[in-house]
Amino acid sequence: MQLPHPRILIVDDEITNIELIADLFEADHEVLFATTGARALEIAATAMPDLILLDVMLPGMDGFEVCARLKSERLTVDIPVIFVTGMGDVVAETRGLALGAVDYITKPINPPVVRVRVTNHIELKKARDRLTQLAVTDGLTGLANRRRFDETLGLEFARHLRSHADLTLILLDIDHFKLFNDTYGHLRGDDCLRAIARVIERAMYRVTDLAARYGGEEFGCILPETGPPSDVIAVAERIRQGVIALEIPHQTSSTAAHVTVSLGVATQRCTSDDSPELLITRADEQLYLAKSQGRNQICL
Ligand code: GH3
Ligand code: MG
Ligand code: MG
Ligand code: MG
Repeated sequence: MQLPHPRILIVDDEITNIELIADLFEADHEVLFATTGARALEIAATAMPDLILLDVMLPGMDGFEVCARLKSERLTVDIPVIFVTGMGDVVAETRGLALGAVDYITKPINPPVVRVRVTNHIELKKARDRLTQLAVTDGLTGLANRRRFDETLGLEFARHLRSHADLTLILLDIDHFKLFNDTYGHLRGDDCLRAIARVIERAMYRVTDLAARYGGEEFGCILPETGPPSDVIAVAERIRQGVIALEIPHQTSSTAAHVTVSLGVATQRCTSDDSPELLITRADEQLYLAKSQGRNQICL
């Protein structure tokens, strides 16, 4: 499979400058361009380029302002910016770099040098992205890890307070999983965790839903803007049934002949006096109830 070409955005009010730089990259990059700062911000937020080459002297909003705005938005903050400008003085260069640009190149440009600098910064960006991804991913299951879960719950909780749309948390725990490990070994236990992770992923339909490995054999699902309780139960039920359908044998379980899960659901109207932990506490209470009532069930 061929990887997509890196996408770069060239911002300059002079077409000849754009052409000069575009010539260097067109063969193996996707090149976008803008002649004003406002247009550059639009393209940056929608096309998400891998790198931006930014002129300073632009009509209206100048390059420094464009850079400052890019760095103040969550969506665009991580896009590397390289200034390409005729302003070669130390004050301007210091200002550009202090605004968060990764590099500062003065015109007239030296084409091969520009090309190598851009390539290096794109490689660095990719390496950073991979690390960021690793830092929020659970190594065993590939789901979000606890760090990402906590972050997302915090953000969604804040959104819930603003919008008053329902926010649902599902906590899931595998039934008699210690006995499963004791009977079949930890490697089979790990296979079981991975299989259940796939079931959970498939059960959630919206891009804004998040499935995470919450703890050892516990998973958490964050479902923002949930509809009526029947919708929430439908998601939980798809997971419960999906795990049963895996038909993973579990001889030592007193609940069923196969692996099953218990689920606790919390859909809570919270106020600013509350915290995200309230949802976790509620879901945990329901999970405990599901366990005590015989497992392989959903409580909410
Ligand atoms: P219950 O039905 O009440 O939840 O019983 P349980 O045995 O599932 O609960 P308990 O909390 O006693 O045991 C959880 C087990 O999960 C213990 C531990 O060996 C297992 N576990 C936790 N993390 C992992 C993991 O990464 N891999 C494997 N294979 N097992 C794990
Ligand atoms: Mg200019
Ligand atoms: Mg547990
Ligand atoms: Mg368990």
